[in-house]
Amino acid sequence: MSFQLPKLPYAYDALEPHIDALTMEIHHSKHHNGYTTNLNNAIAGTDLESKDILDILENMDMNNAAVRNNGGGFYNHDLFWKVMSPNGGGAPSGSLAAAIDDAYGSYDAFKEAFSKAAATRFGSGWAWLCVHKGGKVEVCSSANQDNPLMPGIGCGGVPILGLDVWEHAYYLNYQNRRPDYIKAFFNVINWEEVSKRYEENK
Ligand code: MN3
Repeated sequence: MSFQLPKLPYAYDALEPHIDALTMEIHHSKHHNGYTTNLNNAIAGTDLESKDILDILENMDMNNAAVRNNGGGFYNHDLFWKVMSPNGGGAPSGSLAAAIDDAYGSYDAFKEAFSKAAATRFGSGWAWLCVHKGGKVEVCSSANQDNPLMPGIGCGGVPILGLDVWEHAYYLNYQNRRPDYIKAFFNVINWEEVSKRYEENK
């Protein structure tokens, strides 16, 4: 099968002032599009061509750099767009909020742990909130386009919230101020979507 660049669920300027329109446009139409095209090229003519993205990620041959980097890039950005919303922000509720309190003591303590994971990821990568079978949540980070669905990466489990900390995600607006970008991200988190993913994967 051939993977398609997913449409953004909102306009390029919808997340302003937290994430600017030009960053969103380049990030989606150039970077995400590139991962999608390169993933299709990497799997063409192989037995991965008939597999879905979760199957590809969970059974990743970590020595296959083209599929690892572009399969990760394809999936991670699809998640990233969906866990943000112009109507986002606030705090989680329901069983996700309870799981966060169980793991971190409070929403604020979780926010600090997630922000630290994002800020201290050296170079390019992602910060994640993952859910394990049974419902426990955990924060981790990973390098490049790796994600915790891949064998041996991060905290394992299923990522339900992800933050792209590659410079391409924030440099036009925030330059080297990654902590300001991380802070702004919390204003656009779509907790309804994160909760949905929590319920589906706990
Ligand atoms: Mn990116």
